[in-house]
Amino acid sequence: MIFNMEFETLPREALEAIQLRRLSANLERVYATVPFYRKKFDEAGFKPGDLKSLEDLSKLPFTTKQDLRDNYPFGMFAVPMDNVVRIHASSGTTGQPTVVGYTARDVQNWAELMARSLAAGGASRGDIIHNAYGYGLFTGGLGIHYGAERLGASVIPISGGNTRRQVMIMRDFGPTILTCTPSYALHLAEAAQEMGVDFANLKFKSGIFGAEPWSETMRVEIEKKLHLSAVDIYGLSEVMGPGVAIECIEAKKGLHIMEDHFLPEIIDPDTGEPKPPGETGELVFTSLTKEAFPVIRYRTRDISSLNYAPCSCGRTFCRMARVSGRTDDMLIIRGVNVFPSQIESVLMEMSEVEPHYQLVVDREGNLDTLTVMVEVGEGAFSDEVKDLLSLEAKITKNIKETLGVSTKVKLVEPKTIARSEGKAQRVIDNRKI
Ligand code: DLL
Repeated sequence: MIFNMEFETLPREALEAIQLRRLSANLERVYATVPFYRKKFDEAGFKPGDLKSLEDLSKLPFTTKQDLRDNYPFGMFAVPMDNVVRIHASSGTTGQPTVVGYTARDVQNWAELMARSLAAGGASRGDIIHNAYGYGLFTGGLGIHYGAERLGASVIPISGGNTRRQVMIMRDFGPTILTCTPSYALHLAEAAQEMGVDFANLKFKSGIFGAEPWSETMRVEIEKKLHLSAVDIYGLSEVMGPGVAIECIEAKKGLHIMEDHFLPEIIDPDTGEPKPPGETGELVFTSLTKEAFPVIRYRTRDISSLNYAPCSCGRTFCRMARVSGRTDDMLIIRGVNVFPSQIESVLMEMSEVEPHYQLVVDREGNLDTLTVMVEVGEGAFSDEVKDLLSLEAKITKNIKETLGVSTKVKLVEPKTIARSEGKAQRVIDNRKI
């Protein structure tokens, strides 16, 4: 179902006119209110009034995560604290969180975009949404929550964790839509099985999964184990939270970006040069309507591409390809670039292993080595040692053939790899210790 027929099906020309108008107003606003942007624009010799077309955006400087850190905690806010009604923060891996703020209108807009997203993922009034994204500083829980209420669905604000209790509530309350990270979805499936609860007997129609990279083969695995239709949702705190882009359940071929609120670009991460539609590079977003925390050409470090072809669902917003990884997640193993999601794809295609894995990077001498730890199914460890060794060899060979990289593969017993309640930690990098 399309939640906002007027905006989600705008012809491109009308959409671009709205984008240009909103962008101009946004540039005026940030120039007047955020010293960081004023300085950056001045250095680039750019005045907000210079913007004549959407292409002129490329004359503006980028904003990076480091810029946000330098202005920690509230230095990038474009309104006085009197007008900020909500604060969220992303934990990040390096300690200092990135802090973002919302005005009352920002919260309203976010709820609208999340209502659109949930509708695109198969939800409508009358659905019961089991929301297992974490509530708190993380944007997942409250983002989905406000969208669900805006849609008119019932929301169970279960948050992450206490997995067995979640399964009990799923069985008793009969939720129809599941929202959580894809790794937690698999954890829930496993816990249900242990408790003798069969997902086939639950009422789920669809699941809206995101906040971490997951592969197409992982989707197949989740759909099979949870008996639901799985769609991908993307977002980041710096731009808003969940609901920046969503796959439509009709096509599941790329994520529609909410283009009336966010302007996407793809750039070459090394040179910063814009790349044409279809080419892969780093995603960059400019917010068009955000009041408290607008961003101009924010470098997400997420890798994707843009597709402007019409979609069978009727939405006219362009689609971004599933995020394959982050520029800073890329491992360089003996000169070969590897993303964890590529390894995941190879593993998930093999029926002998479970969808639980972790990658361990070490340095031996001057060489980086990658060990792939993956769980095998119950009972496999009672098999002959030679069978396990040949399975390890088979996985090593499949990875080598697909990615061109040599890895060590270590099969581990079921349930030895830590389960996540939010974002899974896929990589342990011992080089950084
Ligand atoms: O993860 C917002 C979110 C909540 C999205 C719930 C979807 C569902 P952050 O904690 O700021 O915000 O992390 C943002 O997570 O830059 C990506 O690297 C990654 N990410 C988010 N969604 C996806 C996805 C939330 N669908 C960072 N696929 C982003 C791959 C994703 N990576």
